Amino acid sequence: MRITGLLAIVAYFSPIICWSPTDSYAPGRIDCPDDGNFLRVAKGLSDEEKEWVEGRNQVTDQALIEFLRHANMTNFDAENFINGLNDSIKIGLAYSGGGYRAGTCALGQLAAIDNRTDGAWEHGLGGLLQASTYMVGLSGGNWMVGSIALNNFTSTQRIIDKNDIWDLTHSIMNVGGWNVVQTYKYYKGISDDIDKKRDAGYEVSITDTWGRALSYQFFSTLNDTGAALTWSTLQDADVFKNHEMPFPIVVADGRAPSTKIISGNSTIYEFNPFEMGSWDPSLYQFMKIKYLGTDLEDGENNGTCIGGFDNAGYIMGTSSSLFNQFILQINTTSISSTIKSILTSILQNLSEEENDVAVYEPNPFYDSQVGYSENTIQNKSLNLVDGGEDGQNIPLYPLLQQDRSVDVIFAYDNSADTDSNWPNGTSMVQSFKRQFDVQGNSTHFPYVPDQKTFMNLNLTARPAFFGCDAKNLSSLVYSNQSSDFIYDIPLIVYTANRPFSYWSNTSTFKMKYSTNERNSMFRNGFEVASRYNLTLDTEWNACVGCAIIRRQQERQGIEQSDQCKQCFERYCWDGTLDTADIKVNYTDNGTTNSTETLVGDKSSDATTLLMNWSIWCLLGISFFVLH
Ligand SMILES: *[C@@H]1O[C@H](CO)[C@@H](O)[C@H](O)[C@H]1NC(C)=O
Ligand SMILES: *[C@@H]1O[C@H](CO)[C@@H](O)[C@H](O)[C@H]1NC(C)=O
Ligand SMILES: *[C@@H]1O[C@H](CO)[C@@H](O)[C@H](O)[C@H]1NC(C)=O
Ligand SMILES: *[C@@H]1O[C@H](CO)[C@@H](O)[C@H](O)[C@H]1NC(C)=O
Ligand SMILES: *[C@@H]1O[C@H](CO)[C@@H](O)[C@H](O)[C@H]1NC(C)=O
Ligand SMILES: *[C@@H]1O[C@H](CO)[C@@H](O)[C@H](O)[C@H]1NC(C)=O
Ligand SMILES: *[C@@H]1O[C@H](CO)[C@@H](O)[C@H](O)[C@H]1NC(C)=O
Ligand SMILES: *[C@@H]1O[C@H](CO)[C@@H](O)[C@H](O)[C@H]1NC(C)=O
Ligand SMILES: *[C@@H]1O[C@H](CO)[C@@H](O)[C@H](O)[C@H]1NC(C)=O
Ligand SMILES: *[C@@H]1O[C@H](CO)[C@@H](O)[C@H](O)[C@H]1NC(C)=O
Ligand SMILES: *[C@@H]1O[C@H](CO)[C@@H](O)[C@H](O)[C@H]1NC(C)=O
Ligand SMILES: CC(=O)N[C@H]1CO[C@H](CO)[C@@H](O)[C@@H]1O
Repeated sequence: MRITGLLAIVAYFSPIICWSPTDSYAPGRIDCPDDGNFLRVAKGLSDEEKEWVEGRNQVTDQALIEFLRHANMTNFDAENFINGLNDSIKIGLAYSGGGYRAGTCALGQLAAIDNRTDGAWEHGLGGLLQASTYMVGLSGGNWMVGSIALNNFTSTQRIIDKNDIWDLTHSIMNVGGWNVVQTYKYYKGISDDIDKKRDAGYEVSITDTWGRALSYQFFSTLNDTGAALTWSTLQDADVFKNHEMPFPIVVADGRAPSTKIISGNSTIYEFNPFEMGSWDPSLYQFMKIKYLGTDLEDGENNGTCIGGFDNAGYIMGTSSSLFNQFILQINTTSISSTIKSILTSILQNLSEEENDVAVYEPNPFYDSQVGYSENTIQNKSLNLVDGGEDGQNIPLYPLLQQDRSVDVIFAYDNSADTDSNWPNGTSMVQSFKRQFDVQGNSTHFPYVPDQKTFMNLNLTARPAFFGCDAKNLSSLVYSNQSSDFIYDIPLIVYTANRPFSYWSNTSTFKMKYSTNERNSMFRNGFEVASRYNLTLDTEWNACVGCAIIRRQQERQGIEQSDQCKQCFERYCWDGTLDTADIKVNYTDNGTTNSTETLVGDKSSDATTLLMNWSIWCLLGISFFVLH
């Protein structure tokens, strides 16, 4: 008790507070919550989130007025419109998975909407980030969201200028390059951290190794490279408390015991600054994230509370535990069959031991009721895997929850769907389908076409709007829902990765980027999100503005301006299909013949990358063998 008090005083005066109670990677005892509650049914938002969003609304309303004013929309008075609304407009941002490709593309796309980026106000969507309420990431996209959020809401510009985090010049397996001593120290440090967790009595999984390693890249400037940095730290960070940043969320999937493939029946988990849990009927509960690691039975504990289990690197590693994916993809690669069989056996052993997942043990939901049903959860351990394994590689689900009342979602797709690592709309198709599954739990998602149409109609070549007319969505609404429900289905602004100034279709398993390569990915991401710095459409800001205000206009029966109508003609999917064989030339960015400006290598060296992974796996295993 006395120690906790002392820590609290120390914490009060340090900039980033609430380190793990043991000041190390190991979880340890903390005070229990005042109200004694750990779990809640997933009905509505948590009180904490509700209160936080109210505060954020004050900030985003002002920022949105500035953004819309600057967007040069005709026949539109931003100040009058925003100040006259009953509910604030809520903007959600979603960043897909795809390894370091997705992470670096996402940082570039973020730069284009962040007013702190040089040039974003002049030739980008600067200020849109400042006007956004939610920011969701998954796998590679979650590295961006987590590293930006937990580094005091840093920016891409700062990463470029200071170059102190996201140093990818050496792969995560070999951080010292030729410096063997440094590499040894690195592994020793990770190994020691994991020992501490194990010695404290916790099951460790390969995701612990992975998460600690990621922290050396993303939390390199923080004390002890984030060994004791918890996700719930955000609750106490000034930038979050002052509502200066959007509400960050990361997504992972639940894996049913002893299965490999994640089906549409998987449970989607989210981690937000206050809670972790799921909106799906298979769980329909949330846990106060700060107390992860506490032994609970039907939501009750024995008086001992644990903190520090919600290590930030561990959570970011959970959302990006690609090991399963790798097993499934191995036969599609062109590596030699000997290496293939070695890798397959290694990876199969891993999954048999269930070490390819992030283990959350004790399971916070143990013996608790699922939603309002009679069923209880009987697994002592909760197994989570990469958030993209159910095919929904853009984490849209948290933003579709009606209680969050999101008006418009900016969905950034950096997936590698095609053979040459470009997106083809698969994630959108999967998200569309899920609403009809039991697990979709009455969420709604606008109509999208098949993948061939996505490509043939250039919906992956330039931004595309889906759900432009809420009235066309009435057939998605159930008979027991009010017909006004259509206005609660968000409009989606979909932006897919595409080459402008750089071949940004690097392999998901490319582990090394020189500073030049990395910054080129950033730059290309900026250009993707900004219509090539507004050169392809000088009205792009206005069109984005039209999408943002659309649902509120529809609710009030306000007719669109001529400018907005034209924008919608340009960017909305009009419902037509083109399912002919793909005619798309991926080198074409959908408008101009700018390919000759492209630099870089568009082929990905699969063999080298796979070898990297094999080394990684072997090292991961050796940690377990050595102990
Ligand atoms: C965090 O960022 C804010 C600017 O948003 C800055 O004023 C503050 O000093 C930073 N805090 C730390 C601990 O770096
Ligand atoms: C963005 O920056 C510009 C120029 O520095 C400024 O005028 C504008 O108010 C800023 N907007 C927001 C939303 O911060
Ligand atoms: C809006 O118009 C002004 C004046 O023509 C111009 O300076 C500004 O860059 C435009 N804003 C955008 C976002 O294009
Ligand atoms: C687009 O803007 C970004 C950010 O200001 C800049 O880095 C990039 O070079 C610009 N691209 C072009 C083609 O001008
Ligand atoms: C940094 O971590 C070490 C041990 O991990 C701890 O002793 C020290 O107090 C920490 N410093 C701060 C400022 O939190
Ligand atoms: C999901 O579960 C239901 C009921 O258990 C089953 O009928 C359906 O086929 C499953 N869907 C998938 C994609 O596995
Ligand atoms: C409560 O449970 C924890 C973990 O199982 C155990 O370490 C602790 O001793 C128990 N405390 C009491 C008071 O029973
Ligand atoms: C890959 O192919 C080998 C040999 O054909 C087979 O034994 C193995 O199970 C396959 N692996 C996967 C993940 O399909
Ligand atoms: C789109 O990508 C998915 C996932 O990689 C693939 O299975 C599918 O065949 C692709 N479809 C088209 C039409 O390219
Ligand atoms: C795609 O376009 C590029 C540049 O215009 C051209 O060099 C290439 O041959 C085209 N590829 C195909 C398959 O048409
Ligand atoms: C897609 O873009 C290409 C290249 O700019 C163009 O030739 C083609 O007509 C476009 N297709 C559609 C359906 O707009
Ligand atoms: C909106 C909706 O249908 N929500 C349901 C989600 O699942 C839980 C648990 O099954 C139900 O209680 C909710 O009504």
